[in-house]
Amino acid sequence: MDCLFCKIIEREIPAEIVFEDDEVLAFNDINPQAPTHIVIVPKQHIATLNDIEERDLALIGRLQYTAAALAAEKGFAEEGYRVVMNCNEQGGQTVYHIHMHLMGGRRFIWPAG
Ligand code: D5M
Repeated sequence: MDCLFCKIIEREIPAEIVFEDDEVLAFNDINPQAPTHIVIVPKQHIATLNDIEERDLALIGRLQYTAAALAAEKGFAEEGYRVVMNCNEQGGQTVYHIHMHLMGGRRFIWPAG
């Protein structure tokens, strides 16, 4: 499958991996928007948020659980952080394998741009 994140999961493309379990991989974003910017992906290929099915709900929870665990590990859980999932072109999605952005280490504004 011609998917960048599947290739990272399969170790066909290098990445700075910060966490892995049976279902999830997390690695540093190549174009960081914050002092810490981690991309958290399911190992299962799901193209967009619109493609999530009921059987995937625990997996989506695992992405969020991983984000919170990494925020604690990186030391910014208490001061705060941001998680973002972009969907399709207008939502800013560029890689069509769902992923959660975990960003921390600076103040974020709202509404997001
Ligand atoms: O986010 C896609 C994100 O994926 C974007 O922040 C850059 C990141 N990216 C792209 N290629 C790589 C590689 N090779 N390593 C690490 N991170 C990468 P989106 O929400 O789809 O715009």
